[in-house]
This record gives sequence, C-alpha cells and structure tokens, in this order.
Amino acid sequence: MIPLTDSPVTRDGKVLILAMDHGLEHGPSADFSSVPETLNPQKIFDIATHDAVTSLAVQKGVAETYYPSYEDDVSLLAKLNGTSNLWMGEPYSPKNWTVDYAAELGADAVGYTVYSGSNHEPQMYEDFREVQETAHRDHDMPVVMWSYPRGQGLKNDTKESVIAYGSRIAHELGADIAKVKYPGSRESMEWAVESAADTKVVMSGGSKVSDYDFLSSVEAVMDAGGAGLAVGRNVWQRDDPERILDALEKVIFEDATADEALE
Ligand code: FBP
Repeated sequence: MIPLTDSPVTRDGKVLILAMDHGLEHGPSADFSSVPETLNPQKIFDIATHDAVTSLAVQKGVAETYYPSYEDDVSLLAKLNGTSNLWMGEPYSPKNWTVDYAAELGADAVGYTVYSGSNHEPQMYEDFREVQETAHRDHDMPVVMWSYPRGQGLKNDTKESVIAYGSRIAHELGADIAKVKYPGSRESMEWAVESAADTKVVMSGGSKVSDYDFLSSVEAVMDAGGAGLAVGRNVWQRDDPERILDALEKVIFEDATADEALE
C-alpha cells in the first residue's frame, strides 16, 4: 500500500473526493439538467478549488482539456475506466486511459470501478491488477477502487454484507482507498471499515438528498471510522456548492456533527 499521510489526495489522512464522471456514466440529460452550467467542466474545476476537496475525479477527455489550467489548485484523481448506461449487458467498465498516460497528465492518484459479482468479474480483476501494479510500482500513486458489487446474482447491492464484502475486496486486491455505497447505518459502515483493514473507506455520495440527511450520513461514516467521502451530485447539483463544502469540511476534518456544521 502507498502511505497516504503526506499524499496530496488526503488532508490529515482524510479524504473528500469530488467526482464528475457522470457525463459518461449517466449521460448529460440525467444529472445535469437541473444545473445546466455544470455541463461545463470548468465550473466543476472551480468548485474543486475549495480547500475541503482533496482531489477531483474525472475522465481522460476532461482531464486533458481542463486540468492544465488548474494543476496548481486541484489534485487530479484520474478515473481510468468508465462506461455509459446505453449498454445493457452484465456490468463491465472498460479502461479508457492508462496509468502511464494519467501520470503524464499530472495525476496524483488513479481510480477504478470494479463490479464484483458481475459475469465479467474475472476480466475486471485482471484489468484492475495491471492498473494497481503499474500505479504502485512505477508511479507511487494511490489507487482508489469504486468497489460496487453488482450484477445478475446480486439482488440488493447496498445491504451490509455486500458493502463489507466490497470494502474487503478492495483491500485484498490492493486498493489504498475503497469507495463504497452507504450501507444505511453507522453500525453497518463500521463493519465495512473493519473489513477493509488498512484500506481507507469512503462513502459514495449518491443522488441528491437534503442537507441534513446528507451531512448526517457523512457524520455516521466518520463516526464509524471511515476516511471521508467521494461525492458528485450532492455537491455540484446544489445551488450553493460552496456552502455544502464548508459544512462537509467541518464534519470530515473538524469532527463536527451535522447540526453543528449547518449552524
Ligand atoms: P455521486 O456522488 O453523484 O453518486 O457520484 C459518485 C459516483 O461513483 C460517480 O463517480 C459515478 O459517476 C456515479 O457515482 C456512478 O453511480 P452508479 O454506478 O450508481 O450509477
């Protein structure tokens, strides 16, 4: 594993990843219609300059075009694979750029989705192996696994045992950070954190909910020993992303409760 204490993608060992790969994953009509200005990646890069954000996760085309203007103010998490939702087969996410190319563009870390439980699991593990070894061996770069057990055999992909299995898989396969869906309670998250051993666990943001509900789940994650959050829509779909980032900064880095952060 890569020591994350002095890494540019953590702050005091904690993590707030801002994610914006939704244009690929869900398409422009699904997530951007309520906030059309965020279709312009520059708007998201501006949001990512907030002190609370420890890295911005984007795909290759966005990184190539916009990152050169922000490299002094934003840490880049190169999201190496990704898939559209136009394709209806068993879950599989192809690699769209290499670790070497991400490093050339100045990436500080790489991110990779793995759908354990899919019929394509063997291929995804093989793809991840190559990414993880290149990132660690050749570039000293941390690897974040979007660990999303999913596929024909999985009826409920947010139940406690499945989320904990996802965080354990991230550890077993050598990820430094596991990004998992919120299993619904602090106790379930504790089990996911324990299952991940030395791999840090962060919660995946999910679709937009109220300020209080969102901050309360982040508070539960921190209380459970989680390292933070990887979030997209719950930040940049808000009218005032800076306000929610101010509150997240308090909950993640200053141990505040959701109520205190909202005051
Ligand atoms: P959100 O916080 O908006 O859920 O984003 C996190 C994320 O992992 C994105 O990186 C990705 O585009 C999206 O969720 C994928 O979600 P799903 O696979 O559940 O559609």
